[in-house]
Amino acid sequence: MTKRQHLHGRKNRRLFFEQFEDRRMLDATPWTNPALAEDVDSDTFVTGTDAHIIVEMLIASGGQPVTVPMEGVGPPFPDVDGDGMVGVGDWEESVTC
Ligand SMILES: [Ca+2]
Ligand SMILES: [Ca+2]
Repeated sequence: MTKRQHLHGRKNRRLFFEQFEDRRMLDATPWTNPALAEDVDSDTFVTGTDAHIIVEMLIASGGQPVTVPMEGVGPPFPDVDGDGMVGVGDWEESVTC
């Protein structure tokens, strides 16, 4: 086989993707509800109770953001925005939903 034939053969090789299985990754903290982020208490509804849980956590921390531990998992799921912290932004997202 000449070099030209070898290169020509490579051009005609058909490439395709074959899917073996459906894989999905969850990209969130353990304190973010994977089904509905704004549903902090995981009762399938977004209500004032969800925002209240976040407020109570912020009051308990003296108004400082709370770092989400990487072990354990909710509920509750107070990290609404999934940034690894529980702060005022989570409360804002839970009440503006
Ligand atoms: Ca809820
Ligand atoms: Ca957050």
